[in-house]
Amino acid sequence: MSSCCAPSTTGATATTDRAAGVPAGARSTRGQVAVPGGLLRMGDAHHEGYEADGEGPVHDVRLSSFLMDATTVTNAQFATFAKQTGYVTEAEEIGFSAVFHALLDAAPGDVMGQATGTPWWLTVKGASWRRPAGPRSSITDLRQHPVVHVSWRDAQAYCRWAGKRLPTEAEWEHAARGGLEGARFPWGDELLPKGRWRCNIWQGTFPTHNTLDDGHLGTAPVTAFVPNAHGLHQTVGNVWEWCADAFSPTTYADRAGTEVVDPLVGPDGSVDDDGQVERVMRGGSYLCHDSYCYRYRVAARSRNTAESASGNIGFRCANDA
Ligand SMILES: [Ca+2]
Ligand SMILES: [Cu+2]
Repeated sequence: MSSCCAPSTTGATATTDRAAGVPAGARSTRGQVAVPGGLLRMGDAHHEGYEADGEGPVHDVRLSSFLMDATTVTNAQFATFAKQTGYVTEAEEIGFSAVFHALLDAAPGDVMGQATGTPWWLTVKGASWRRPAGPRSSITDLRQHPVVHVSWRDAQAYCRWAGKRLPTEAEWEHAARGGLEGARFPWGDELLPKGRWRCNIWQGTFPTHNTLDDGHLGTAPVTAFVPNAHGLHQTVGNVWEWCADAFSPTTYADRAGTEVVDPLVGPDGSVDDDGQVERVMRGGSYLCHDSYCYRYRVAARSRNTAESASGNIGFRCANDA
């Protein structure tokens, strides 16, 4: 179910606490916007979500005010982190990652195989945040695009260095809604207000023909679309965004009827077939399409294991107010 959006990595690295070797940076609020706390109605008010994702019931959570990056972390920002710390991502260490077939820029011999059940995801030797489409690609022209091929653990390491932290799932949804409670998208209920695209998803016939109506086949620059009312760009579409929480499809059902304050689920959550705890991802990506994966709604949830990386997973950071 979750693999339709972003495949899981098989082939774990030796070091699971990737942040431990990274120096902790002084707290920084650079690039962040203030999000007022309060009572949040969280969950899918339209009953459109996938049953297994646990997008309902709508329930109340109370949040303290917090700060959130206006954009996802860019390749330029991640490059500074890697240069200053010598950090090596999990995909770099294991030597491969998942690339969407239409973006591939690699020699035939570099393609190791296809993801089970999702043949449009190719396992590519040498694909990493530095070479997002494969060994022949680079980030030279993608400096203001979101960093991808980063695992949840890689994101934790970056946050530690940056003096920031990952948002909780509740913070992510509250920030992404931009004050529009119960709305389907960060800008309202209509996908195309005045006929204009407000996010980078898939148009056309998935996974072979993209009409490029929104202008982008793969990732778009992080500020390519207008922000929501809180000043956040592209909370839906473009790339999936890691949240701090462990994922559980029963989280919302468990909370219903009680007012939860500053919720964070963890460390126990759902586990995949290999017994690995899964982490929350939010927002959908450039591959989402209503015929295939209706997860570009603001209430949509997905998950992946902490070591997984692919060409459509990135993150943004938060901070206490
Ligand atoms: Ca697109
Ligand atoms: Cu999707």
